[in-house]
Amino acid sequence: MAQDKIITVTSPLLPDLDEFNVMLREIWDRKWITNNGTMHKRLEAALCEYLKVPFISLFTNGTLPLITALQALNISGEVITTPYSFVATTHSLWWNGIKPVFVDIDPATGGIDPDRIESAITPRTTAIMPVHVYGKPCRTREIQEIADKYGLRVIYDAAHAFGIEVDGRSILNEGDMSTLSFHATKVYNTIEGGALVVHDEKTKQRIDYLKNFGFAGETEVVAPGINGKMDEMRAAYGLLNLRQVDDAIEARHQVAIRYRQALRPVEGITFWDDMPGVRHNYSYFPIFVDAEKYGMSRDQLYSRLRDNGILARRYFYPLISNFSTYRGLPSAARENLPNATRMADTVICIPIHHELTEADLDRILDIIVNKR
Ligand code: T4K
Repeated sequence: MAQDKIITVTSPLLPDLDEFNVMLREIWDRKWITNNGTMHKRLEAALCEYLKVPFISLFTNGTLPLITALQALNISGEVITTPYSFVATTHSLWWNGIKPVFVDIDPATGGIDPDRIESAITPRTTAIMPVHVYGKPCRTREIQEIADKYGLRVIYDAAHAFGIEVDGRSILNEGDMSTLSFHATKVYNTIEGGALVVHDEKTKQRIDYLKNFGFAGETEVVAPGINGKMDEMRAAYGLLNLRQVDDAIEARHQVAIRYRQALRPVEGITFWDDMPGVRHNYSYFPIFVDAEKYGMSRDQLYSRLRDNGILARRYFYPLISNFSTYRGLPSAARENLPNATRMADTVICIPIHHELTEADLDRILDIIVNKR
């Protein structure tokens, strides 16, 4: 029965299996299955073109590029970041022995509030790590102005920002570096995967060394690197998915249009509209529940959806600053993070992906609009 079908928050974009098999046959024939192979090089070139960026280095997931970017830029001491993200953002700092300093978010974008950054800067601050959360562009110009004024680096966690452009320019060109995640749950996936976007060839070379243990040639190690290389199978999968990602984004766009139309009149439910001049990727569709006006709390609505087979998610609740590792930091105090706390306490990401049917959307909306 259709009512019994589980609807998940997302569904992975999968390449055509026959086409994938053709690519696999090529790899099998070559017997070169990882370490900067043909598919890897082809995917890097194809992504540079698609994303309108000069240099990209592929990784095996979206967390290692964060860790590697911090290493490459010799970041230490304290880094200013947002608590409203996936834990990997802050974990990457912790893994580098860096102290995270949480700054509250701008409720208009969900990203770090540039107006609050300066007061968090200390003599130990070396960088800012903002997140384009849900693919919504941060206030990059203001962030860069502060970074320039204090001589800080900017590393964007752009895990959600695949294909995001502002006035025709890729958001990935902002800051010193940007990282991407190609995890199965992302708009564009390579099963597991990720990338680091950099602006010059020399830095790209250094990143390529760092993701291969630091090897520059057979016998020389230039730095203590890590193993972060993407293999040939996943690069081939990524090449095929790149051909269909625009259709998937358009299908998601249509879902967003339908949601906005149906939810706009619902008192107590708010959401974001598209930003002017921005090419969005509709990777997530967060809604915010005002319990008083809606007559039901966020968690009640979340449970009601689950009870009806709709697996919405509370991305990003709890705040990273509330996890035990980070809770003790002075910047993790609730009073320091009122906007982030409110957003984390009211958000639900409702399902959005390329395979949702009209009937699926009717089911989801019936529960939210009619409170069934
Ligand atoms: N920075 C940011 C801002 C991030 O959001 C992330 C990751 C990272 C950095 C790190 O990038 P990676 O190292 O992960 O590449 C997911 C993802 O694992 C994670 O990649 C993502 N962000 C985070 C926001 O969400 P879960 O634990 O919520 O995923 P899971 O397994 O519960 O899947 C959610 C739904 O997706 C399932 O209910 C059904 C669907 N699904 C999932 C998988 C894995 C499928 O249909 N097929 C699948 O294979 O973390």
